[in-house]
Amino acid sequence: MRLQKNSFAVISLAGVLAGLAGIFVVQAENARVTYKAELSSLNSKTIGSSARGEATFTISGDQLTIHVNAKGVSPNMEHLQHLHGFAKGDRKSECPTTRNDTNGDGIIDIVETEPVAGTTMVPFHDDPISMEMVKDTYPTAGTDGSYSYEKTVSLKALKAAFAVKVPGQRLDLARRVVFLHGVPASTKLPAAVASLDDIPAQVTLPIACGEIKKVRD
Ligand SMILES: [Cu+2]
Repeated sequence: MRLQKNSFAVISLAGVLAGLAGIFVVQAENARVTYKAELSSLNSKTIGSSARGEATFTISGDQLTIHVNAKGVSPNMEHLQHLHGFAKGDRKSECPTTRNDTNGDGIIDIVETEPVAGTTMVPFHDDPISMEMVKDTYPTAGTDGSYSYEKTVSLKALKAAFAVKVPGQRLDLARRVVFLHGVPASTKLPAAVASLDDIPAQVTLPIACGEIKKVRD
């Protein structure tokens, strides 16, 4: 009789534990995961202002919300902004420093960032999933030299588009960096400043960078 009682107690306890485990699983699925990058200025001497800000990536279920706040950028113009990273291997990207001005022209250009940061991966404009880098829907700074960008996409769709664009790589935000680009077309730059394809160097000039870190809520 006593044994039966104990067995019943054990079974009841198991039931309670199973119930609790179920609650924890549900909570984990609903939990938000946040990644953040503090953006620090690059090439501020050339630009005459220190661009800075913050990029956050909030994942909730299949929703990824990308949020970029920028200050101190050249006003009244569009600014390219992207996720950069290494297309091969598992190397973690870093933001460049003056040491990366390898041709010594006083400017860290986009090509000089590649050895430490990798290449352009995801555009932050009106349609990141399109993976189109050349588009005129990047954010435009106001007269006060600031902007706020926010876009929510399907994480599944972004990962799928990413896998096509960068074969063999995962999105892996914690290994990537965020770059802001662009100075006015009228900005005089040394001839040695390099750019990508036929894009003027003023458009791709890095003005801020931040390494993405996972944030514990
Ligand atoms: Cu970029």
